[in-house]
Amino acid sequence: MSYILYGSRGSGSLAIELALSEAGVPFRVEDTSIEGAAQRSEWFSAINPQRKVPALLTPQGETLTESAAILLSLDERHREAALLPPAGTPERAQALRWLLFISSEIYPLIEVIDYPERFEASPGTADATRALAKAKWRDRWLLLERAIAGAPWLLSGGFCLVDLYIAVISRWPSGDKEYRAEWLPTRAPRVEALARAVAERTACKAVWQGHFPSPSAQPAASELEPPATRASPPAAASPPPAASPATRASPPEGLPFHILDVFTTGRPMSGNQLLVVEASRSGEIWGDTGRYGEIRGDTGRYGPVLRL
Ligand SMILES: N[C@@H](CCC(=O)N[C@@H](CS)C(=O)NCC(=O)O)C(=O)O
Repeated sequence: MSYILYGSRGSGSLAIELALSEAGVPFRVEDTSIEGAAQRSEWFSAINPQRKVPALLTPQGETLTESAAILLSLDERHREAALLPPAGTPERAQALRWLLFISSEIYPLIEVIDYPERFEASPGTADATRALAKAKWRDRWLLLERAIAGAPWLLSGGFCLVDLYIAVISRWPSGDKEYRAEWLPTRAPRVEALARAVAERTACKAVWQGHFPSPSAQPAASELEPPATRASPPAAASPPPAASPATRASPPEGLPFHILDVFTTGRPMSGNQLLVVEASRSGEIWGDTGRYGEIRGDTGRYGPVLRL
């Protein structure tokens, strides 16, 4: 029996994938592509009702969510791997301090940066909301920069799993080229060096390259676009996957409809296997159109309201 990790390329699930690799335990990754909105699909909502990755299914059949909790659980379950310093030590206290700082103060900002429309106080304020979140993002990385005590690692005693968390999350936000190419290396050079050191670790190297294939732990240009700003449709439409969801009743003819959301369907998925869902303007959901591979504009704004 092995772990099953529900994750998406370059996302927070990569920190879990790296921790599993460091622990040397068997696992497989179930692609839950954010780019294809798989985290909002019906099948994944049953695994994590919050509809976010990562989620981890243990060999005992227990579902874990929340990246920090998953990392802590992996440390408890595989003490022989020494992913964190032993309980009760000052080093562990510092590791927990910064693990929780990242999960509560830094990680949540990425939702605001990638999906600012979810936090709009009034229509048209999304750009200002995103700009504020980006500024907070940078401020908080500067705090973490000062906490790095054992360069390249966070702790003076050497590597621990918080380094994996720092490395992965420091690679975001995905749409801001200047952040990663200039700001981070110059303003937070220890964070940058830590991320590069993680990318070179024996247990991490192949996994890291699978997510960030370009040299020097930097993502390729194609990875630099956040999901919320991907407005244009994929070039080629794919045929529907074998396991399509239950067909729903068609709406009465002549009623006005608009595209409400797109969903990936079936498993395994790829980014261009998309199911178009329509709803009446009153918000009533009629169901899928049976068309695949078509995105009309930026549907992110409507995503969270629909669950099939
Ligand atoms: N508090 C959660 C946050 C998870 C999270 O925000 N995941 C992102 C990917 S890194 C996600 O699934 N985003 C998709 C969405 O918000 O729709 C954790 O630490 O695991």
